[in-house]
Amino acid sequence: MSEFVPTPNDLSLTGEAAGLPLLSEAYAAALTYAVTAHAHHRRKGTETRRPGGPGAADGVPYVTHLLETSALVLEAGGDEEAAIAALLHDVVEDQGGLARAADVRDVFGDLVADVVLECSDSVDPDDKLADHWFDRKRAHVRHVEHADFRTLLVLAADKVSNARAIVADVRSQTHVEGGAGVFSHFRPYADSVGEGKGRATPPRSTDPFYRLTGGTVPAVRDDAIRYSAACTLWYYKSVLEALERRAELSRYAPLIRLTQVLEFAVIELAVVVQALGVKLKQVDRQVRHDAQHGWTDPVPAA
Ligand SMILES: [Mn+2]
Repeated sequence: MSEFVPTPNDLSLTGEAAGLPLLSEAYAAALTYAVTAHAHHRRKGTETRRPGGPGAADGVPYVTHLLETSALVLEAGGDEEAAIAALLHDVVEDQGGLARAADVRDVFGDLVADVVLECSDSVDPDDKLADHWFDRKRAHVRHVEHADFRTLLVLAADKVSNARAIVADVRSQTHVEGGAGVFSHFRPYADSVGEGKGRATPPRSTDPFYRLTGGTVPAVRDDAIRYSAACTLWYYKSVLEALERRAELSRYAPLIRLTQVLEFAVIELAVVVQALGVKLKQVDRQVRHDAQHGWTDPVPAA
């Protein structure tokens, strides 16, 4: 064993030509860090799944999402710092807030920590519950317009992984309500039926898709499901469009590749959302409106 441990920067400067490993020990450390930090964290909606074998816990480990996100970043050509940030992108938001952010900075350095913070929805879980869903998601899409390239790669890979998971969940549960129940786990559903454990933020008449809920609270379940599905697709399409603009302007190859991967995932998502009775034209019209009006104009009634 060599005593020389390449730092991420050494690796990106010298790479394979110098006979160094493609990923350094910092990446291995990030793997361990992610597994440990998310040790008790399950993928949403998998809590009741039966154990996969002796010693296996109920549910799908959350780290699967982090491994997938990091793999997508590396496959697209992102560097090690971006891939490490991908492994850690949910750790601040889900597992420890600001204290966690400080620890990530200590262990993995400023570059990785900055990307992780950029990818964190909120460091304070109470903010997230109080904010209106549409406002929060719009802020994310706007964020894509200014984020640095490593952050963009992680954001794009995160969306690919999540969109694929939604599609897989709907398809594996078509025996119940045609898979529609998956969309009842999302915030717009809770908001539209006022079921947010005192946290629901009812749809406003100026929100997109308001009329899909019948404009009343609580809405009937089918309306609330369609509302949630339309909102979800709107968000993914809006992020995709914003990423496409950044990819086009920058000609940054890893981002172009990953944006294409996201495009396929969003097409699949649109198929399952359409099957629930949501009109895709309505969603597309909203995405276009938002993109053209820079998120400032009032949203027209759908
Ligand atoms: Mn994530």
